[in-house]
Amino acid sequence: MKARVLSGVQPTGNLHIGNYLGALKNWVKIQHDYESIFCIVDLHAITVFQDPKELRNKIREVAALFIASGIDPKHSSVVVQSAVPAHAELAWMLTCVTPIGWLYRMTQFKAKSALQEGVQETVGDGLLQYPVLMAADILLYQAAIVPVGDDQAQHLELARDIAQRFNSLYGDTFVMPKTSLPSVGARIMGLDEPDKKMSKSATGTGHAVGLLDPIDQVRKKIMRATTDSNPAVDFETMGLGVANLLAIYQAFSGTGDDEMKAKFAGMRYGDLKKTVAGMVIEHLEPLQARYREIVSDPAYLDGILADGAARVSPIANSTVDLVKSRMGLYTS
Ligand code: AQP
Repeated sequence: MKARVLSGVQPTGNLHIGNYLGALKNWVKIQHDYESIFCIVDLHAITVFQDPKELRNKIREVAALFIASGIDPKHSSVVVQSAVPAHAELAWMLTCVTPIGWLYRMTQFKAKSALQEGVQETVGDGLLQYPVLMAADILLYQAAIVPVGDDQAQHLELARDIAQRFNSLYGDTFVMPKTSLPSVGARIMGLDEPDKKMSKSATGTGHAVGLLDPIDQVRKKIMRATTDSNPAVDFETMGLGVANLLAIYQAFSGTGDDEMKAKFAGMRYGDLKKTVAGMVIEHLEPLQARYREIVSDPAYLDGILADGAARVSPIANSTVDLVKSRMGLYTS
């Protein structure tokens, strides 16, 4: 039996090339080597307020983007998290074995709760519990491999800690999941602020290249990317902005380190940006064409999501049954 892979994306904001290079591209590459499950994690999305109509649309958009990026729905299960109630059920059981101090230490909780202060009277508990739900997503399917971008590595570490704690309290129950980070592109930085991770929720217009951005906008954003005071690429002294543009090119093209140096050393920044834009557009154009095809047939997407939920539910339910019986909860 093949080992299981699980990962997910929140249906919030506009998916960008950071999400693609850090997660989706890696999923596509490894999907056939494993039994693969890819989730649209809508229960994670509601840890901060979402407009219900927009959330409904985003769930479909993200599912279509998975397929347009190359996820093969005949092989891989594409699942909306809330369509499988076992995610929330297991999350509660894991909440009960997770020390609260572990959750307060999470970098993402600290950053996101700081953003909410003053907007909400109190920060929602869901934001604190987010990593427990993520642990439940993974442990529910006994996933061995979790391909994510570098920003999720801390949450993965916590998922392992939770699994270990559960196993030591109640006996061996969960497979210990491993993080799989892409060798290049694990942390794509904002084009306007290359010291910050490219993020869906950032507001700057030149910050992120969206997977569905019009092609002329993609070019403009890359041409305006922040670089540094050097005139041309110098691998020894380059700043974060130039390193980020090179990482984007390398992650899209799969070019090796030596070839990157031979191609880009001494290249003027204008030419560097044109070359990077060309490479990004070469990948986004077919992806966008495929996306338009998919969304033009709503029944096709509905079928994929129904199939996905039906395929994974028995696995999820059997883990919940096992956990219930380990914990002494009622099972019929
Ligand atoms: N900048 C990034 N570089 C590489 N990988 C990234 N990922 C996110 N940003 C980058 C990876 O994309 C996957 C899905 O992310 P998510 O939807 O769970 O949410 P996120 O990490 O919160 O995405 P954003 O864009 O950063 O959103 P906000 O604005 O909420 O902070 C994950 O595997 C993630 O590692």
